[in-house]
Amino acid sequence: MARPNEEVEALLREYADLLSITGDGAFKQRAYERAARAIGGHPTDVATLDTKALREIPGVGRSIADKVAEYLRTGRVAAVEETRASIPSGVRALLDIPTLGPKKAMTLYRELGVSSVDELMAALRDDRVAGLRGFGPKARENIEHGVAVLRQSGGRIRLDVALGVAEEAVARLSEVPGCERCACAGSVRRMRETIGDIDVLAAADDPEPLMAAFCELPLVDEVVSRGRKKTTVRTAEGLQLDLRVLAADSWGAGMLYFTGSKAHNIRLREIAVRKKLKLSEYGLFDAKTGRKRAARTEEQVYRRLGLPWIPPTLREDRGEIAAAQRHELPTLVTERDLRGDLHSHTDLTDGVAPLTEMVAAAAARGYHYYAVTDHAPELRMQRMTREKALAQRARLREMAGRFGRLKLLHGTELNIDEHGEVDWPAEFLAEFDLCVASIHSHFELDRDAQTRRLLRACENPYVHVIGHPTTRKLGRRTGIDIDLDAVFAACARTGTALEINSHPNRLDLDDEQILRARTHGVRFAIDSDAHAPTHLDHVRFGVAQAQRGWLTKDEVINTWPLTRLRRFLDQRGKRGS
Ligand code: DGT
Ligand code: CA
Ligand code: CA
Ligand code: ZN
Repeated sequence: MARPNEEVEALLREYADLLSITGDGAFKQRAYERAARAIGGHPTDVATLDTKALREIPGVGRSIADKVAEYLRTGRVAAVEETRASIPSGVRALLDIPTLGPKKAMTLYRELGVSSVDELMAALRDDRVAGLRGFGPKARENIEHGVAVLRQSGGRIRLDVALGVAEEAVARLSEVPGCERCACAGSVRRMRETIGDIDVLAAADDPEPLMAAFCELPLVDEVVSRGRKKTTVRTAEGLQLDLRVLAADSWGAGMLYFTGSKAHNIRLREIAVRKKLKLSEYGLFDAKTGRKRAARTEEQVYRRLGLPWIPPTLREDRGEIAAAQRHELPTLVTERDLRGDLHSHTDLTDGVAPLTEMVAAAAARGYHYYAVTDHAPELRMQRMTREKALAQRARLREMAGRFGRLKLLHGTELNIDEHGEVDWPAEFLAEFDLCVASIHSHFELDRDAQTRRLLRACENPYVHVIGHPTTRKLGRRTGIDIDLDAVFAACARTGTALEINSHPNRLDLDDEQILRARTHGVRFAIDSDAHAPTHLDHVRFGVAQAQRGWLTKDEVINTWPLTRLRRFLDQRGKRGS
C-alpha cells in the first residue's frame, strides 16, 4: 500500500492534469502541483494531521487543505470527481502518452474531437493535425514516438531504444577495473526489430565490482535482483537488463549460449550430442570424460561442432546451420558496403533540414551517391509543385562537385494512389534520376485491391523502387493486406527494387518478407528515408534487417558502383518509352 502522503500526492497531481485539460487557470494548476510535491515529500503522515496542521505544509492553502481532509475522511473528493466526469476518459488516456502534454491533449480534443489514442493516431495518419498550431513535423514525430513507447511499455521495445541503453551500459561497465570483456548478447546482438530484455555479458575474475557498478548505472531505476553471477535491473521506462559475469576462459561459450536464439542453441546442442559432446554456457565438453574441448571463443566452439562461425543476425534456426554445414552461408551485406542512400527528404517537404545540410551529412558518411527524394504533389499537405521540384534540381546541379566524390541524384517519392497511379505525367517523371513510389493512404483496402494497386505501381516504367512496401509501423500499424508473393514476382519481372526502409519504427520489409522476396530474385534498396541529417545513420538498422533476411551485397542496389546503378535505373525508364 502506498503511504497516505503518496495517495494524496497522486490525487492532487491528477487534479492538476485535469485542470490543465479543462483550461481552468494555469495558476490553480500550478498551485495543485506544488502542493502535491510538498505533501509527497512531507515527513509526517498526513492522515495524522488536522486541517490546521495541513495548512502549515508549504503550498497548502485552505481550499487544498479542505480537499485533503475530505479525502482522508471519505476516500474521495467531490471537486475532483466532477472534473473527472466532465472530461472523456479517452482524453485523460492521452495524458499517458509520455511526449504529449495536457495543453496539446486539450487542443486535440477541442479542435479535432480526438478523445483516444487510436483517434489520435488516425488524426496523425490522415494529417488532420497538420493545420494545428504547435503540431509541426517535430512535434508529430514526438507524439508518434510517445505512443510507440506507451504501446510497447507493456511488452517489447524498439531496437534503437534498447540498443542505446545497451551500448551505454556496455561502455560504462567496460571501464570498471578488472573487466576483461563486456558485450551485448541476446536479441540485441541478433538485432531483432524489437527487444524483450537486454542481456549483457562481462568477463572478470571477481564479479563483485561489475555487479556493483551495474546497479549504480545512471539509467537504473530499480535493482530487481542481485547475485554473484547474475544481476537484473530495470530502467524508469520499464526496460529490463540482465548482467552475467563469467570467467574469461568460457567467454565464447557464454556469448554463444546467451546470444541465442534459443532455437539456434537447441540445434547446436543436437549436433553436440551426435558428436558425443555436451554443450553448455560454460563450454563444449566431452560427454564421457567431461574434458573441456572448446569455450574461449565462439569460433572455437563452432569449429569443434564442425561449423564455421555463424553471424548473430542469422541465428534464428531458419536453415543457417544446414547452410553452414554445406559451407553455403551467405556473405552478408554490411553497412560499409553501402555506397549511397536512395530515399531522403529535405525541408522542401516534410524533412526538417535544408538541402545543403542533408547533402553535407551524406558526404560525411563517405557516400559515392545520394538521392534527394522529396514528396510529390499528391501528398497534398507537402505542397510540392513542378516549379519547386525543378528549382531543387537546379540547386542540386549547382552543388555538384562541391562534396568530393559524392554524386547527387535528383529523385522524388511518388504517392501510390488507391488505383496504383502516381503523381505527374510520364514526361516529367522521365526527367528524375530516380523515382521511389510509396503508399501513404488507403491502408484499409482489401487484399485484391491492395495487391492490384502495388502491381500497377511495379509495372509503371518510371517507378524504380517501392518505398516501405507494407507500410507497417512497429507498435502502431500493421502492414496492409497484400499478396506479397505476387508483388515480389512482379518486382523481379519488371526490375523494380523493393525498399528495406531503415527507420527503426518501420523496418519495412521485415526479415521474413526479405527472405521470401529473395527467392523471387528481387533486388533491394536499403534506404534511410531520412527526414533529418542524423536519420542517415538509421541504415544501421536496415542493414541488420537485410542481414536477418540473408541478403548479400550484390542483391542490394545501393552497394553497386554508380555506373551499374545508373544502368539499372535507365533500363527501367526505357521499358515504357
Ligand atoms: P528477447 O529478450 O525476448 O528479445 O529475446 P532473447 O533472445 O534475448 O531471449 P532471452 O533474453 O530470454 O534469453 C537470452 C538468450 O539466452 C536466448 O537468446 C538464448 C539463451 N536462453 C535463454 N533461455 C534458454 C533456454 O531455456 N534454453 C536455451 N538453449 N537457451 C536459452
Ligand atoms: Ca533478451
Ligand atoms: Ca534475458
Ligand atoms: Zn519518404
